[in-house]
Amino acid sequence: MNHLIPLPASLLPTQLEFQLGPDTQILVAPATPETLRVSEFLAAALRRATDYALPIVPDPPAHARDQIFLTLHDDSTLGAEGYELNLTPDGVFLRAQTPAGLFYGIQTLLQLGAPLSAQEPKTWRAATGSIRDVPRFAWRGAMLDVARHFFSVQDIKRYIDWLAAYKLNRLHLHLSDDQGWRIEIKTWDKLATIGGSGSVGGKKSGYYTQDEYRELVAYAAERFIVIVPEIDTPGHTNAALAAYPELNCDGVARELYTGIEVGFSSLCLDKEITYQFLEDVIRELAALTPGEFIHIGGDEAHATDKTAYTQFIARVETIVEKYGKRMVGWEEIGQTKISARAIAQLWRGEYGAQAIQQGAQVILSPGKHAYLDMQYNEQSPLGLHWAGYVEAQDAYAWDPATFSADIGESNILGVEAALWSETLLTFDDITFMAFPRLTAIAEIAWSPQAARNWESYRQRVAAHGARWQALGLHFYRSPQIDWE
Ligand code: TNX
Repeated sequence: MNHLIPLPASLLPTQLEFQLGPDTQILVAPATPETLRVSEFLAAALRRATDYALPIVPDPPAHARDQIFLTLHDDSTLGAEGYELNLTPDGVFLRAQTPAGLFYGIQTLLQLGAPLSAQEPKTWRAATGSIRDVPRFAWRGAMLDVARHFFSVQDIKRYIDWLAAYKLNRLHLHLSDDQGWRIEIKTWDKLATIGGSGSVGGKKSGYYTQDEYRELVAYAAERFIVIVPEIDTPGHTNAALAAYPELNCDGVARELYTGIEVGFSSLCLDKEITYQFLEDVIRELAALTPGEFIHIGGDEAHATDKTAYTQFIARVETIVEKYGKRMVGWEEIGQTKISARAIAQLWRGEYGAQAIQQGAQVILSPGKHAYLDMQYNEQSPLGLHWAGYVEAQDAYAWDPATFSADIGESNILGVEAALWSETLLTFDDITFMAFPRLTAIAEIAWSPQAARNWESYRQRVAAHGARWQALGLHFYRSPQIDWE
């Protein structure tokens, strides 16, 4: 019970053991399409581990022994994502108010399980005890930059699997930047066909068709993860400016950009066609997005006039709201007039207070803690270091509530680990940068501050390293951790 990540809100081990057997069933009540689906998720994982049949029994008549029971019941203290998990030698009892709560309880249960011995790899046992668990923050995010280098649908699904295992619930996809445009837009098809053909160094370009994107949204939703699409504006737009000459103030298309400088491009804010373009893009994105959020970028608009920038963000928020979504933007939007529904994402920590004064909430992604693209140290083969080197302890040992004097717990919607991809080409590159830092941010986002500390995380993550290794996950063997 002592290696869970994220640490549960409360945990009481009872020192006994539950064992899965060939006759174990998964009982579920009430049986609804969603509770059956999460039961199937659990069954599939346990079948892979054991070869037992593990049938799912909807709405079982009476309590039997040696079973796993999943039930929905009213307990408002568990909220929309909490769960209660009791393991006894006679059975596993998982209760939540919502299917999401059951899903998180299942992630905990799967972390608890291990084979009886190395000689019997297809057995499954877990230590007994009781857990009551609710998340600290509603927004537990990971951002992936698919614009600097493109990553396949398969890669994103694999990343989503890991996010779900650590109870993250937002995947923010950075879908456009100077180097590439990665989402098909039917009304402006050259964004993808021309803008999507670029990338850093000209390697790993491409784009998602709308069908592929829908497939990702559905895959994430089955794991209670909301995809937050970002179209970065008005800067970071060279790929769009290369696709459509009319979006440039001088009417001349830009060349595709393969470098990694930032802050040189801008949409032409005096042209009406710019707003038609934005409205078409936001309308199509909103139609692909069941989640409440559209991220409009807004960062590093160094090539945009300041006053024009202010008016632009206000106009973009109107468009986002027209399509029924809430605007998320990088913290620079705090300098402009935004609504209380807007969300500012901090990365440097300069404009958070201005966003909060307007009633908006913030997401914390401070570069020196939550930027997974920062090098671990001077020798790191991948990554940048403009925010410093970010070792495992730097990612873990900070508290969102004391990050800035201007930002209190209630102002914080959540935390997000950002992974920019200027230097990343493969899925192994992604996971090398993410682990063991993504798991640190996941714990900050979920676990109560009072319960967590670096020494404990350091020990627990070592046990996860053994699993990562067994599963072939490429990760950083931080010297700060005594890997098993
Ligand atoms: C800053 S963070 C950027 C990105 C870069 C990143 C590299 C932010 C909002 N903008 O354009 O990729 O640094 O770490």
